[in-house]
Formats: sequence, structure tokens, C-alpha cells
Amino acid sequence: MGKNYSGLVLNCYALGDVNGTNKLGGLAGYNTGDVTNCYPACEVGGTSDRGGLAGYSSFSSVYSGCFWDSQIAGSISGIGNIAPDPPGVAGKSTSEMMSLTTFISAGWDFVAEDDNGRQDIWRLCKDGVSYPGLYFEFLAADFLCPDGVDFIDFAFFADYWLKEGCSAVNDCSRSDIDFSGRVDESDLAEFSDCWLLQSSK
Ligand SMILES: [Ca+2]
Ligand SMILES: [Ca+2]
Ligand SMILES: [Ca+2]
Repeated sequence: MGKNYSGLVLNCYALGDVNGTNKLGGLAGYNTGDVTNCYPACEVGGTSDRGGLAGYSSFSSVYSGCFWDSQIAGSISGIGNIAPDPPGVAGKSTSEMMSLTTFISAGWDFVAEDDNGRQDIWRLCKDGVSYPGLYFEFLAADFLCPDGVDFIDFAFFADYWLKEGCSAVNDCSRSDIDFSGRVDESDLAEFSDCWLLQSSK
């Protein structure tokens, strides 16, 4: 983000390096809004007001559950113009940023846990391999860990076979892949497509 004036920025991440001169941040250059459950993991260039999370921030901005990879961003603070960092902003090492515990303990809603919610917005199957991703970025048939479509996902899918009354908001734990309201042959076709698509890669 270049500038965020007053919006709530929720559940997002940024991995692209940032270059420029002034007011540079891994997630936002200039921010006067609120940020919840976001992380950047990138290099931050520039000469002044550089922050792992935000280059420049208003003092009234509220941050909650935000992290940034301090190992990659280098020796800067989380918010360029505010020291120390406000509550809800924490720099972490790369290995901590690739660890489920870091995010779970901050209340992030992940797949395969219910304590932080059942929307299951985030997903990180294995520590130390990657940063967390957003669940919607994964193949529709890749319901469960480990990453990739396999028989574990198929068994999960089979549990919902011929289930009816799946709504758009609670789509039978995503097994109603085409959102038709029913788990049937057309979902199985989509499941198979995902499986084959993955094997052809
Ligand atoms: Ca959850
Ligand atoms: Ca899987
Ligand atoms: Ca369906």
C-alpha cells in the first residue's frame, strides 16, 4: 500500500520488496488507519521514515496482531516514525514468521483450529517451510493439511457426500465446491480436476 488514510486493513500479507526514499514500509508507506492481523516479509529500502510494517503512521492508528520479518527487513523498527513500536506490532525472526504458534497465539483464525474462529482465513501446514497463506489461495479440493490434494482430502470430501442444504456462507466445510447447495457429482468432478491439475504440475 502507498497510503491508507482511514481504512481498516485486515488479514493480508505482503512479500514484495519496497524501494524508494521516504516513508517506506513493508505493508504501507503511509498509514492513518487501523491494521489487524497482517504481516509483511520483505526488504525495505529508503533513507528516512522506514518501517518493517509502516513507514509513517499516525499515533491514533490501532494495530492488532501485526508482525513483520525483522530478519529480512533489517535493523529498522516496525513503524518508521514511532519508537518504540506501538502495541500490536512485533518484529519476528524468519523462523518465527514461519511458525504457526506465532500467529495462533495472536488470535489469527487458521484452518484446523477453532479457538480463534471457524472462518479459517489463514493456513500454514508445516512450520519452517513457508509464511502463512490465505486459505482461499489453495486449490479448492485441498481441504486439509498436508498441502496438496491427496486421499486425506478425499476422505474429508467423502464425509460430506450427498449432503444437502449447504449455504454460501457455510458451504459444508467447503466440500460443496461449486456452491450449488449440495455435495454431488459436479463437486466430485471439480475435486478430480484439482487432483489432476496438481499431478500434472
Ligand atoms: Ca479456525
Ligand atoms: Ca491436502
Ligand atoms: Ca455442489
